Amino acid sequence: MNHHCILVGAPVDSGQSNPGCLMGPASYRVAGLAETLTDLGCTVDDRGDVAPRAPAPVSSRNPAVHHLPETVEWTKALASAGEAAMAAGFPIFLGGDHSLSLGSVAGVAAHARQQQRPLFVLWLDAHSDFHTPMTTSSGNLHGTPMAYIAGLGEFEAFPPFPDPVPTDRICLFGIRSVDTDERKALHAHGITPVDMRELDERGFVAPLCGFLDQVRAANGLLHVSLDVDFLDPSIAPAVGTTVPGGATFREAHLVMEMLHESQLVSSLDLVELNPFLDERGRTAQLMVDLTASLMGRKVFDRVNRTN
Ligand code: EXY
Ligand code: MN
Ligand code: MN
Ligand code: MN
Repeated sequence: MNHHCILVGAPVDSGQSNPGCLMGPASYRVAGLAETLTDLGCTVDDRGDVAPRAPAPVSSRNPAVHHLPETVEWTKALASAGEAAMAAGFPIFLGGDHSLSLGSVAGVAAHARQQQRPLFVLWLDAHSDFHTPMTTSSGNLHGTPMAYIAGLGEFEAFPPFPDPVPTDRICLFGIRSVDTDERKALHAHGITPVDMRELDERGFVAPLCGFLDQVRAANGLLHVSLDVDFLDPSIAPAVGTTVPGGATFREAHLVMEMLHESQLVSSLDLVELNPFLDERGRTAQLMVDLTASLMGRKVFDRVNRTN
């Protein structure tokens, strides 16, 4: 794992309808993300917030879709910032709603193609985010990035995804809210999410290890997209799309600790934090602490454990 962290602020608020995600990057900075990473021995380059171009007047054939021009410009700007950050170190994209991943993962995929490394994506989320602009009924484009990344469906004014990620390199993890059209598309493309039911039965370790083994065997790059609503709302209230029955504090840290031990992760999105909905910064702090676990913070050095 590269310990030169590149912080890319992505104050994207156009992909959903609860204003506030644009304050996410500032909230992570206030919660001490850079200082936490530095304390862990990482070097940190905070590149500030990405600024998209003025939106061109494009509209969707689906009248429900809103803020298409803005989201298209964010996608282009973040793809460019993301590819540059991948060349320099370990990008951490500070969201911003989940539509930012249309761009962040596009940039990461362009870099992976250039490096001739297969890209894998771990999507930690309550939702499958597998709509297209044609199928979404909410019109919220934060519900679409996974289909875009897989190169499936029509994405209208968005640039073609650089190098679509084959569905067998995608792991949707923690899922517990899927719309009817998403379910149909997931079935049609042979994707079986690791949903909360499976995690209840099997625990978190075996399904995650299985996916990490695949990444390792292929010498792949691994992008992790962490949506706040992956977490149970009782520990992470600052998100507009809470769904009961999410990962607990320890389950979430275990995932991050295992990802650290794998040494396979090459980029990270922190998405959907809405600081306006937070309680004394506790969700922002938890997201920072989970990032610290991913970057190697631990209570004990397990190598020295004797029993
Ligand atoms: N499937 C619902 C929709 O399309 O509106 C909810 C999507 C929520 C997406 C959040 C970011 O994960
Ligand atoms: Mn999401
Ligand atoms: Mn590159
Ligand atoms: Mn979600």
